[in-house]
Amino acid sequence: MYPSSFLKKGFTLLELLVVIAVIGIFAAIAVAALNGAREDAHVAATIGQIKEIERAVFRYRLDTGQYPPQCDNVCTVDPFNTPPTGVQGWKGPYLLYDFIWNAHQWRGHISFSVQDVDLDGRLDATITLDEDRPQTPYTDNSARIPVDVMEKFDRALDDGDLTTGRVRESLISAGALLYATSI
Ligand SMILES: [Ca+2]
Ligand SMILES: [Ca+2]
Ligand SMILES: [Ca+2]
Repeated sequence: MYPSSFLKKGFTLLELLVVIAVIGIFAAIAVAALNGAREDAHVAATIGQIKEIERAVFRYRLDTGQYPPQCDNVCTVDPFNTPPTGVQGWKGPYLLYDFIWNAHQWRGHISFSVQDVDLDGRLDATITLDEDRPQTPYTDNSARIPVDVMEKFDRALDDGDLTTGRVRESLISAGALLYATSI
């Protein structure tokens, strides 16, 4: 027989280890949940940015009959707020911020272009979540969006497949997401 004080001490140590292990498991679950919630919030915020730009494109086109000029991460003229020369009907500004510094939640520029995103042979007004930060060289690449996050965007806005539909990963820039507006 062990003295009762030894048993008590041993049992307490075991209890302590169990408690530490349980706390560790709950902490890991909480951190994972927090990270997932933060990521979901960033996706939702960025979708809000996309929709706001989509509305601006729509109003610009309604007023002028044209798409805004293209603007990628190195463009120097705000396409939504600078009155274009020789274009009738412009009633801007169409956005309340400077588009050339516009960034998504992963710090890359949000660009506007006209390209055939869904590969159906017709050009689409396209909003791109760039992998380069605003006003940095194309070699920046520090703002790539992880594939699992891009899939969240695709599920929310399209068909859930990054190779089909109006939302796709760029074929020329890894970590850049293309969204063809419905205009
Ligand atoms: Ca197309
Ligand atoms: Ca790049
Ligand atoms: Ca898709």
